Amino acid sequence: GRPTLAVVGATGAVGTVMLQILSQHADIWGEIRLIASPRSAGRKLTVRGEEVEVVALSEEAFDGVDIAMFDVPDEVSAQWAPVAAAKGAVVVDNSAAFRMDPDVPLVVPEVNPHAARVRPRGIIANPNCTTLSMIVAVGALHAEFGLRELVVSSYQAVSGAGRAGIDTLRQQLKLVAGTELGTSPGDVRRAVGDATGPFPEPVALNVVPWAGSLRDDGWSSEEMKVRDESRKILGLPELKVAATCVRVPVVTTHSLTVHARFEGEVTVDRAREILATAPGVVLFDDPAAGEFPTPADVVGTDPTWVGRVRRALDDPTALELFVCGDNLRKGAALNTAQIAELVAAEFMGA
Ligand code: 11C
Repeated sequence: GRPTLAVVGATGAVGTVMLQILSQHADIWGEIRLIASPRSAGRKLTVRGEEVEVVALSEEAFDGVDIAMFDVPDEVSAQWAPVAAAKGAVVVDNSAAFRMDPDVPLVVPEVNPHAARVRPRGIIANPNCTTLSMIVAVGALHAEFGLRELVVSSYQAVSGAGRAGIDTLRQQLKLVAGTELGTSPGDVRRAVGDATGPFPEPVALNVVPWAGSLRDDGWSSEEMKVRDESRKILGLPELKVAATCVRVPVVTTHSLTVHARFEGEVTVDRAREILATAPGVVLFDDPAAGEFPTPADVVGTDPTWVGRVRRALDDPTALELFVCGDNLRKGAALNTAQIAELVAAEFMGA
């Protein structure tokens, strides 16, 4: 029979996009069971054109489930993913709880699909949205040129911080709209007051060089994830990575500038050919015609969009790129769905 799928965290920002994706992709599933916190149990959500009642997270909720997707906070995944796995489900987890576990593969289907088959804990991890927003393009270039070093800066959308992030930006935009704020030090901060939500500073009319929590030596958890996860996905444990993660007043779609250094000399022509033909990547790069990706145009789309492809002026082994990816789609729900579809193909003997 067709596999039974559970979506844990169905009511969150990523869960909402997941239900859209499950309604748009080829319908390979038997039952789709929607699971959320007890607070959301009983709500009805639409998936595949049908209303489905949300059930509360419990051990019994995983009865008969073949594949369980988790889009919940780290501590919820840490507790419940092993419960689902013990009941026989293959878990695809989008939290940070298991990504660096050596017994848990970290999978991007365009880059390392084979890794999904080796999962001793019954858990497959989905990367962080910032890593995912660039790694398909970077992986395609690595496959040909051999990556040696990444220096990236992110421009991260507020929905990376979930519904609370979106609500916070919208509320702040109301407070500053039509004013002359942003012209003297601290005026935006005073207007926003305590309404900074999940961010340490106002994000409306601002950029905030911080995402996640403080790690050693001044690095943020988000910056460490970009480094650790890129190394694991690409199979390059020694890769040099320097990331600076920044929050910007964009609702959805993360952008990154990428400086990628390779084994030997590269050409822009060959890089453009690779990017133009790589699955999951769109090359959109004609600055003379005003063409480069921006979050406002990329949001709601599946691919990784790449523009501003240049060779470093002072290093013929390095490329400069500007990359955009929808952090809720490829950055989260889409990649999770793609992994689940890989696993489902095993169930169906493909
Ligand atoms: C953000 N990337 O934009 C983060 C959120 O490890 O999955 C996702 C955190 C994670 O805030």
